[in-house]
Amino acid sequence: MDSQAMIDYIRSFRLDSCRHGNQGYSRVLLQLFGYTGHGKSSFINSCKYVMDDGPYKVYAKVARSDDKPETMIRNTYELTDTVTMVDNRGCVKMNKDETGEIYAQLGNFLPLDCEVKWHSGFKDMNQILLSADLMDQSADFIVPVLVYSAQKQIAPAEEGELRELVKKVKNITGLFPTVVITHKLSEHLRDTEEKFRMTGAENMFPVENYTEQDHLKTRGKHEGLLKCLYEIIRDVEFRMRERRDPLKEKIERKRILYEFAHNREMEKVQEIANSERARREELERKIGEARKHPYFHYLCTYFN
Ligand SMILES: Nc1nc2c(ncn2[C@@H]2O[C@H](COP(=O)(O)OP(=O)(O)OP(=O)(O)O)[C@@H](O)[C@H]2O)c(=O)[nH]1
Ligand SMILES: [Mg+2]
Repeated sequence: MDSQAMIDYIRSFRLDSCRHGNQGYSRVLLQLFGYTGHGKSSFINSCKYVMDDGPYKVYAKVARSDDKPETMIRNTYELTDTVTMVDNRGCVKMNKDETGEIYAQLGNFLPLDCEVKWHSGFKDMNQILLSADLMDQSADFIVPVLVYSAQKQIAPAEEGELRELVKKVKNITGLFPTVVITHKLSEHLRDTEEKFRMTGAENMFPVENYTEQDHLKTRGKHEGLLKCLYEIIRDVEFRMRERRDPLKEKIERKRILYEFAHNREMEKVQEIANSERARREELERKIGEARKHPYFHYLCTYFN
């Protein structure tokens, strides 16, 4: 399929035209997430560039270097009348506190166009989910899009973390994340693709983003980006062939997040109990050592 045909398909896609109509959804939300500095904001600018067919513009602010987080606010960018892209806050490391917030962003329980702060406890998650009831966001068809740079090699320790992330995202959104692999010219592309394949992710798209410094149009870059958007929308159309209920889906997402926050809290309580037990055992060991000392009984009598 040529570029223009893909653009036309993406532009003209309407939820109303799906097999069972819109089923209560009013828009498609491409939820971009992942580690900081992997190219989420650049991907948004690149998608707007290939779709608008005008001059290159910076819509989403891009980091000057990739080691300092740039995007702190969950900003939205309209791609077409039906499709909106969300630039979620990236995390530096998938630790337990940050993943909670990532899941809350993906579940669409954090307000759009507002700053995202990392929280840590069950109470915080409770507050997030209760506040979310004030916003009506059940009408968004959520598509999770994990952005990962091929330039950053996936360390062996990270593989399990990514597998867990992909599994959780699937539970929360009902979809395997589409993986956009940026910096596709990197020598680590094959290895990155292979590692993501092991996580169960089916849809993977290597792309080379346009940047402010380098946005000379090339067919390779253009077609790579369009193919990715085209396949994402085709997948939405495919999913919309099933009978769905946005409200039920929202309740299920909420249940999973409560469960996640509860388990995380239990793990913390367990960690505290374990370290307390280890401290007590160490103390008892020291007392046992002291008892063996010849002066121990003499000292006991003296202090009594
Ligand atoms: N060559 C090349 N550079 C890229 C590509 N994608 C992103 N970059 C560069 O990588 C840096 C980080 O990109 P961003 O788009 O700001 O990354 P981000 O994921 O939005 O980062 P945070 O907002 O901090 O989470 C910038 O300097 C981009 O110009 C790519 O595919 N190829
Ligand atoms: Mg960004």
